[in-house]
Amino acid sequence: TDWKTVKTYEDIIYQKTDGIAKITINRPHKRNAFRPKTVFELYEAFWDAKEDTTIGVVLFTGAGPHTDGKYAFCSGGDQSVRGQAGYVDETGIPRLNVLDLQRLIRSIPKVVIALVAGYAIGGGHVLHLICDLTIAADNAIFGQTGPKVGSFDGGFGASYLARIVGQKKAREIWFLCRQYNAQEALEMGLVNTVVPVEQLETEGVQWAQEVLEKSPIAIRCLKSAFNADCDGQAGLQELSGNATLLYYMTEEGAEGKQAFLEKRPPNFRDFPWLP
Ligand code: 2NE
Repeated sequence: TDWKTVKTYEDIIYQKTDGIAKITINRPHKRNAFRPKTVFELYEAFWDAKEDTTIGVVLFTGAGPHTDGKYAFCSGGDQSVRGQAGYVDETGIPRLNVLDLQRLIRSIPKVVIALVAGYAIGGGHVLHLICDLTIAADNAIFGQTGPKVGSFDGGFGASYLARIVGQKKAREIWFLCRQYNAQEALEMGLVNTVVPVEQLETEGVQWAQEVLEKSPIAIRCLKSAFNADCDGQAGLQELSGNATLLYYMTEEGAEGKQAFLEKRPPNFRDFPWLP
């Protein structure tokens, strides 16, 4: 694939090719753990992909293998910069800004596919979880560590996990902090497919191309409908935003605006009250 770098970052790599954006966490010496800066960069790249009308699919992955031969998607929050109230950067302000990133990934009206080779652990596991689809390499390892390292994600990390794998399994994952291999992840519905690690990106691009053949508005409405089932009023806001978008695209919607601009009463008489 002919990837073109969009912008140079310190902690991530951001590339695009036809219709596809690829965002790679690039801290393999830390098993791609994120610090606040990593998350800010990821947020900016995902935002760019959201805004780019030529992009329909985002591949989200981790750089690797590291010099020791090991792979990682992401090992969660960088524990070496964890301060008293969150993860701390040069500003000294403690943050959990990965929660903002989680919401962006879920709400961007494009398909986000996690490509997981090696570890998807802790907050890194939650990041793959919230992606629309996950393709795992055969060497992928999944798990939560919170209760072991003094942390937890009771948001999407718990409730959305339970929607995916069921309550019993989700509680097992969090309460025992075990690691699960790719096959086990496939069996519990945590990933969509498993491929040899050397095939991971090719498979991701193939899935992306299949999505790109589909109707953007259909995919967009489906994603927000899936979200609305879990996300309460925020989910309804997203779903309803799509209804508004479609309404603006009708003559009926345009008549209201036009009448206002022309300082005349709107004429909706010609539009049917459909059954
Ligand atoms: C990922 C795992 C299981 C890999 O084990 P292994 O044995 O393959 O590698 P190793 O030697 O542990 O790690 C390699 C290097 O990466 C660093 C290590 O410290 C080590 O550095 P050096 O000794 O070579 O200098 N590293 C790995 N993960 C890191 C991390 N998260 N932060 C800082 N440095 C890290 C194993 O490394 C592991 O268990 N990692 C920790 C996983 C973890 O507990 N993550 C945090 C969970 S909490 C969280 O993410 C979170 C949340 O709960 C709520 C909100 C936001 C975030």
